[in-house]
Amino acid sequence: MEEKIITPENAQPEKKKKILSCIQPSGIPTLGNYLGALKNWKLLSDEFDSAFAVADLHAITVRQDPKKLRQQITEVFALLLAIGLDPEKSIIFIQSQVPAHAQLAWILNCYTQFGEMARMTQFKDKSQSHADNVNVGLFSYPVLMAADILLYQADLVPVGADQKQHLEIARDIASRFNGIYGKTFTIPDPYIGKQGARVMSLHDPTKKMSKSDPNPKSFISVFDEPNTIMKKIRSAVTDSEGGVYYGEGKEGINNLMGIYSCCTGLTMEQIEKDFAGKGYGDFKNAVGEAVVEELRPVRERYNMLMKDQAYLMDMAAKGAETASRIADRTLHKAMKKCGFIVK
Ligand code: ATP
Ligand code: LTN
Repeated sequence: MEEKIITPENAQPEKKKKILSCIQPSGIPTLGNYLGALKNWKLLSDEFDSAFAVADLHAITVRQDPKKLRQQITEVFALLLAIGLDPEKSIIFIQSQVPAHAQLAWILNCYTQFGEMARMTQFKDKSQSHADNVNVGLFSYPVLMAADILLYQADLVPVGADQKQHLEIARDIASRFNGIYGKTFTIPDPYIGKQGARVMSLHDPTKKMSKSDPNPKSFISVFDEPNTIMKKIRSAVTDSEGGVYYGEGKEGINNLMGIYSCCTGLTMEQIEKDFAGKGYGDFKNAVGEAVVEELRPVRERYNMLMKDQAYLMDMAAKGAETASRIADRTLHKAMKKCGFIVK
């Protein structure tokens, strides 16, 4: 057989892998969201075909004030642009503006077992913290998340470590559907960044930093002003032992070291060396300054973007239109396989 010579002219460009991720507008995003998720999104968006969304449908699994929710959706959408995602390169949209998400979620609900959802740790945690409102949406939250991912045939899903279990369920649901009807969905892999995978609460470093934590001292918001950041880091819970090194029983210091490492690129060993013989006061100041510098450009771009709401809504509408085109293709494919009559 004649040997085929690959030249730049006939080379088949390797198909770019697809990534998708979402963030809930359930409060002002934290440093945990930024280091665990958003910062990676920006890096990955240069390399992959990417889609990123504000998961507002997920946010109503806990009760939201409508006025506040509307504001937070806009803020988080602006944040996606402020971290440097480029709407020319990535699809950036608001989940509820793409109806296919809710439609596919319903279908996938019927291919998900009650027992699978009942063992989700996030469901167990949130049904305790919102005991007065353990609604069915909270229960089937991971199914909507699976729909988000599968609609875009994502190969990779960049998330923080807390979402790994949900990713596994998305894979199970996709494999089950493919097993019954033939290949319909790409099976997604989680992409969990190393350092920021789990930023812990400053108040209780055994719990993850969460934007819906009622104690504002427990988290740093990406929009906090420098002096607020410094104050919050200085009052972070540590231990009485006094040395800056990574170790058991030193969750507070481990957490601050993780944050510092993410912001500066230094390894844990380098940090231990740099702060050998120094106290927590010095270390906390250094961590605070590193966080301030890390968030400064994001906050500045965000403040600019929020001045032009019409631009933001126009960008969201454009993103939703592009997202719908892709999502509808997958939705219709899945619907036909199930036996629905697609218009
Ligand atoms: P909530 O606290 O309202 O449940 P959340 O703060 O967990 O929300 P999400 O919007 O659900 O945030 O998640 C957005 C992304 O941020 C996800 O990829 C999630 O894994 C990541 N993330 C959230 N909190 C942390 C954290 N403390 N450390 C690292 N990553 C995090
Ligand atoms: N549950 C997610 C947010 C989310 C998401 C998604 C993440 C909703 N849909 C799809 C990745 C892919 C969380 O991070 N808490």
